[in-house]
Amino acid sequence: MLRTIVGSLLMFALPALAQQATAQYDESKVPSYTLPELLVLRNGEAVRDAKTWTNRRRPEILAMYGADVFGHSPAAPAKLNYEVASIDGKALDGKAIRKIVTIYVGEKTSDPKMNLLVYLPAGAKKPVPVFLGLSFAGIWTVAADPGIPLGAQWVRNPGTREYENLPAQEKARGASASQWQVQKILDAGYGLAVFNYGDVEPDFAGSMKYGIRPLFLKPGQTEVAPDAWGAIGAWAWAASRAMDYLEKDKDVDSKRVALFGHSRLGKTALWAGALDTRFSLVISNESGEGGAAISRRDFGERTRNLNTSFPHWFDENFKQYNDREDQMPFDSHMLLALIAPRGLYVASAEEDRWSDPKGEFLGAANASPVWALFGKKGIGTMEMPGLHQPVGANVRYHIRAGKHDVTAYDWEQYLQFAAYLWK
Ligand code: GTR
Repeated sequence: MLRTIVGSLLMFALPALAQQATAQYDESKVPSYTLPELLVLRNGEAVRDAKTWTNRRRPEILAMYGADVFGHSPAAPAKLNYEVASIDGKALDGKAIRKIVTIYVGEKTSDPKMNLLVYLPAGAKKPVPVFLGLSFAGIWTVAADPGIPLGAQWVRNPGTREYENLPAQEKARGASASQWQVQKILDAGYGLAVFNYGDVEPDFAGSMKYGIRPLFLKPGQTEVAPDAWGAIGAWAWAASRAMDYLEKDKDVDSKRVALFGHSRLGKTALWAGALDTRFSLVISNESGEGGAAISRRDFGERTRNLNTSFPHWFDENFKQYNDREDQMPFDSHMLLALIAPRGLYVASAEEDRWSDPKGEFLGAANASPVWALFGKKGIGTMEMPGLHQPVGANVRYHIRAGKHDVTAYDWEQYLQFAAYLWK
């Protein structure tokens, strides 16, 4: 389904498809590599306890990712500007309460704003934990629910090849429902909140002017600095604004909010979860290169592919690592470790070789020693599990059969993980 939506948005330019076809996929040809030390400070001192990790090593890694990968993001606004546009206590055949919340980024009504769709189980007796997800398409694609107002969606005009923000069609309702599994989430006693990343910044090179980043440029400045946020940074920042809202919603247990993202939005969820420790658990569904996968592994997508096909995702400084992954003073195990000691779920799909499933597993496995510093069990193995055999405690991993997607199987595992962490 995602491929359909993404495909219809024509996000996959043909050169990107060619790159996927010609990538290195032979495990026996992956050269050996040495990961940068996770538990050694830049001055060479070993990190032996949770305090040194939290106060010294974690800030070092966060600073590296801010400077050289995702770019630094601005602080949160002093006051969240939002409006609960509607509440329906009898949504989804009476099974859910549906709220539509408008979150304003700027002060002018013409500034970008995002619409947050919130479903909560009807009849809950106390505040409920919530999964917050970033969506590739409008919130009306999450469920075939006529109560969600249709909005506009960025699409590429095949004639002019220009992107246009066009009104959504009725038939788009519920188009990505299989990726959200609303019923399963509600049945487990949790809520689901979703916003469309395109509300924050549309996803194509040169789209910055349509998103939130220009609002933070200094007078006279037209480009972001080489170490300032790219589009992923902007989407991640918006996830924190959605969290700001969830903290204000009395029906939500904001100490138990899981952040979920798939693919590029999985990369986004990891960065948002690294920056914002209010997220109690972070789910990276097939986030691949620039996300959970070890960059040093020459398998599937590489840094140059990311920076060529999607020059707007990361910061300018990240481009220095094209074909120079071995020079990175970081790798994905360090990004994933920034989630500790909270819950981390990394998931792969067998046919999604472009995302390098084994590299995603190794990212999670090599991050796990940080959980041990907190006396918590991480993934518990260095051996990649077989299909449909989730492994781990506070860090979990699974690989399922099938393609790059989000499925009911994936959600079943996330719900079980949440039940384990939030018991
Ligand atoms: C691919 C990209 C990946 C992944 C994916 C997606 O084309 O190369 O890094 O993010 O898109 O977001 O679906």
